[in-house]
Amino acid sequence: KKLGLSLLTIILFAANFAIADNPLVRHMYTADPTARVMNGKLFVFPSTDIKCEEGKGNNGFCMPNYHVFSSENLFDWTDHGVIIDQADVKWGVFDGFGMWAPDCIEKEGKYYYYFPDMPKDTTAFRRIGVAVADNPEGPYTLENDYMKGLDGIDPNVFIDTDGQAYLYWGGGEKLYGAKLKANMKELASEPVVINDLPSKYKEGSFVFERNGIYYFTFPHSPHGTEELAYATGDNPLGPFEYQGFFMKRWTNGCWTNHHSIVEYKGQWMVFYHHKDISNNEHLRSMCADNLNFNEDGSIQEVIPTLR
Ligand code: FUB
Repeated sequence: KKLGLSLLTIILFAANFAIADNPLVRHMYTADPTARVMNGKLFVFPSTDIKCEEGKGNNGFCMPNYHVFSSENLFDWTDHGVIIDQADVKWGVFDGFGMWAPDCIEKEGKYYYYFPDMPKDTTAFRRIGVAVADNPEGPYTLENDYMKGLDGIDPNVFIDTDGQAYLYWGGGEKLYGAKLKANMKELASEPVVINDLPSKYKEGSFVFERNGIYYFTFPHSPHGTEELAYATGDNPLGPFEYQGFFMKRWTNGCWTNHHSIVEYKGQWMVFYHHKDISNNEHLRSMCADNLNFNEDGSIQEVIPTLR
């Protein structure tokens, strides 16, 4: 009987904590993972880190393209290959290595992929492009030009229960949001600064809704490296009330973190990145862990499972 109970404890423990084998893939470096449930499967849209050639990229990052991955059990991942390469982007610098954090979302059977790239016209550090596909794994058809009316990094899209889509972006003291038109390719409203967030560097917005609460989550660096923090509100564009961090900052030299939050098979999860297998903060690897909520909707601290 005792052995049965111990086995049950082990199984429950494993079900709760060992949700993935971190880092998720090891044949390449992947960062900034956006996880989405599409066609009943888990898809992850990360960026790609490679070793920088002298003088290439920005801030030590060399990011040439995007792959997409899928899994049904979080342990076996299929790499569907490159869906967009920097050389394919007509408006982008073909060897800029500036393809930072992307996002992808499904609307009415189409898959809209948003990505930053270094514009050829040098009007901004990054502009945001869109590509559309009939399947999450592609092929994606790129728009000929970048989105108008905004510039910056880290696009994130949220679709509300009434079907209205919102785009969020930015890195710095301010993060921005705006409504998207039904075509998902143009802004439908003037960008607004997301209000009532704490000061200091922020980026990587990720918005989701749960039980009527809108969660505006973001990597934040009040003390140096980035912690994952959040604010809550009752409107997708805020105002939001800051709630604190839910994943502590790295203390071993990885400056960035970048995440997404998704519910899959009844369990909420956070996808994030770390320098796990390279020990180089510019060669990151995507990871995942369970994310749990308290009764009042607050997010419990996630202790990352690293190698
Ligand atoms: O991956 C390049 C940049 O680092 C991303 O755009 C940021 O969110 C940070 O992860």
